[in-house]
Amino acid sequence: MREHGVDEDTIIRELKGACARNVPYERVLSSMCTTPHPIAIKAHKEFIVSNLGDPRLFPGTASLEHACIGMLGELLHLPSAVGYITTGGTESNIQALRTARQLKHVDPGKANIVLPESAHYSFDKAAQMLGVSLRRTPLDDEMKADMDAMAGLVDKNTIALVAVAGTTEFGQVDPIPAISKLALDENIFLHVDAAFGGFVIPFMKDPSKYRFDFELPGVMSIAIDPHKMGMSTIPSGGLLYRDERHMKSLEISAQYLTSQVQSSLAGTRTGASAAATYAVMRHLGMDGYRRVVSECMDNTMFLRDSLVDMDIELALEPIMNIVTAKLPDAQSTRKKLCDMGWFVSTTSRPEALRMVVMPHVTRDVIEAFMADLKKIS
Ligand code: 0PR
Repeated sequence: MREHGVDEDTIIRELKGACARNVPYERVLSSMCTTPHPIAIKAHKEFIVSNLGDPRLFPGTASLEHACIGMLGELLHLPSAVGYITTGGTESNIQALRTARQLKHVDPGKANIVLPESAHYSFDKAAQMLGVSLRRTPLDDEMKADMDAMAGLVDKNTIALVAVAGTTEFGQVDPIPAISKLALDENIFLHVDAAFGGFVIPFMKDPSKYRFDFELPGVMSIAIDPHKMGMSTIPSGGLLYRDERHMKSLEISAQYLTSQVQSSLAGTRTGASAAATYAVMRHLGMDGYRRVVSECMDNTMFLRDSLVDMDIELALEPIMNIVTAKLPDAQSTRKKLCDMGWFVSTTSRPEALRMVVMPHVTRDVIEAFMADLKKIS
């Protein structure tokens, strides 16, 4: 740091310069985040100083967080669900596994978690932190967890099962009704990672095709991210529990706080996310999100059809707003697209070019993208 501070105009110029170097979302087909809804940005700014780590100092903000959990609980078929607004899917997944670890006492070093091969890498972080091992279940030919293999990996030291509703790479949904039954039969805690799919599936034309939430009796906790398809600001995640006692197992005594106990992972944590999430969920409502998802799905099918017209094979028919295209050398196509200012990602097994059709990926964006893709193929 400099000895003497710099004047405001200079700093604003520096900030604008840094901002201008960021990639505009209109060129990004690799991200699960998007430009937040304007009302979320407004609310975020309004609550920028509040700290939910000490909720009794910010009861107004705490009431917004409570209202968010109420709305998310309704969305996930359990209005009485409890939980809190996290920083995103990673924190929610870590906390859910920490809960499972608190609830079942297994000899140190022996605890394991059974989850699909496709589960997000945040579970690897959780496993390292908690000192538990991960048993990854192979996938079937549609990239869903193979049920028989999953059941075969469970033993007396299994503290949790994980299922994914909207996998990161392919947007696939695991057979969660069957996994819920396995969890009940074996009396194992089941966490569902719906960080992405949680704000997609309930708004699809036929949501009953992909049952994943608390209506399934074995599901004990769910991660659902407002900062992905919920159109809220970063960092906004949601962690919900069926049973208040489960969340209470995370409580740490914090006498010097006004609230006495804390169950969140972070101590000091922003209230801006709760305000932003409250604002956008209240403003859009169910029919607003249905419009968002319907537009994303129309654009997804437009991108899918444009690729098929070029004789490109898909790795999987789109389930949600993720398109995966099998190309002979997806990595080099990704690099060439990057040189043209387009950001896409690739999947590993099978190797494919991956495009996430977020709300900023409009029909115009797709047409411009396809024109450039044609030039390099
Ligand atoms: N669970 C699932 C199913 C996810 O897809 C992700 C993130 C997480 C959990 C973790 O969420 P947080 O990153 O909010 O903690 N999936 C994306 C990914 O890893 C996140 C992302 C978003 C990556 C925007 C890049 C990007 O530009 O690919």
